[in-house]
Amino acid sequence: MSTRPRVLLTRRWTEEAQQRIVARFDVTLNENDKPMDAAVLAAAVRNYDAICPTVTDSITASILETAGRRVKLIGNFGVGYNHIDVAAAQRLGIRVSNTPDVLTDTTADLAILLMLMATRRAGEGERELRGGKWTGWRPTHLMGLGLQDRTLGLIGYGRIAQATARRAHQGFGMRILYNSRRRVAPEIEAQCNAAYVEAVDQLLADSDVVSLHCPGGSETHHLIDAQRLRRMKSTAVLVNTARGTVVDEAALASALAEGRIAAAGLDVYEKEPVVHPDLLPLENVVLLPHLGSATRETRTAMGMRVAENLEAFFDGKPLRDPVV
Ligand code: 8YV
Repeated sequence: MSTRPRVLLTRRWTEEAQQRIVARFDVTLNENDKPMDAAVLAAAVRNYDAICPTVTDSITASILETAGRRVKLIGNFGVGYNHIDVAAAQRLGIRVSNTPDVLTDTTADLAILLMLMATRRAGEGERELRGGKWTGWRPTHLMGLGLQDRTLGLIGYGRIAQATARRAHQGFGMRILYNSRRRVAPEIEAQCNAAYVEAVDQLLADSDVVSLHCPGGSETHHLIDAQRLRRMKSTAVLVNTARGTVVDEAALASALAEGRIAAAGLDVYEKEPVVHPDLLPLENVVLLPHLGSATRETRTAMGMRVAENLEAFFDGKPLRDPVV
């Protein structure tokens, strides 16, 4: 019998990242890459020393409370951990780690991609062309919104928001506003000449593009609801690379359909992989399938970062990225 700690990877990772885990631990891989259901995850709590989930695994209190528990560490593959009941883990003495830093630039790039696609009507144009409906160039064809000198309002001002702000400010000359639970240090504000706005409603009213970067979970559930959407300019664009639950999707679909805001760019959804059916027929929304961190190098770096946490934990050292 192997004395190496038993580790479960709930989804398929890049080959390089899997190899690093396999080199050190007694690992079960998920070769067919199907999401695991609650019963399988509960059994895993009994049978593994560490479970490495992703956003597609709901690690609830009742799963963590499974009788005969063996699991000691949840090594999350991803920076966001709203799919894990962290309070339950803490209560049960189960450690949780995540993978910050390594996906910051990649996710900020995607926020900018959505911002550009939504403001320049890229999805709409592509659908028109592929549908054989492009009748040729004309001065008033698919005119969008330019970013130069516009105002970007960021909700949440952590690593990814700051990286997005740098791109928007230094690359496109956008003015930066932000709202977050805590005001950041003056030197961080100075990087992009970012102005702190205490009230979300004020930030929404003053922004040409609003980009969401706060964590998911109950505190931010439907932070952008019908009322808040009404605070936005009718020419404004909403970008969400954070978590789908931050936006009331039905309310957003109505606002877009009625032209109360100009457009939206979404990478995350309330009930992934289901997308609200009212969004699907709309021309003024860009819909990407949760690609925020999806580059080969970043996905490998995320796996390596999980490995660092696992190695530290089973060597009796402090976790590299402790959540609890
Ligand atoms: C990940 C993300 O791909 O890290 C996160 O929080 O949203 C994505 O970039 C996914 O969540 C991994 O579990």
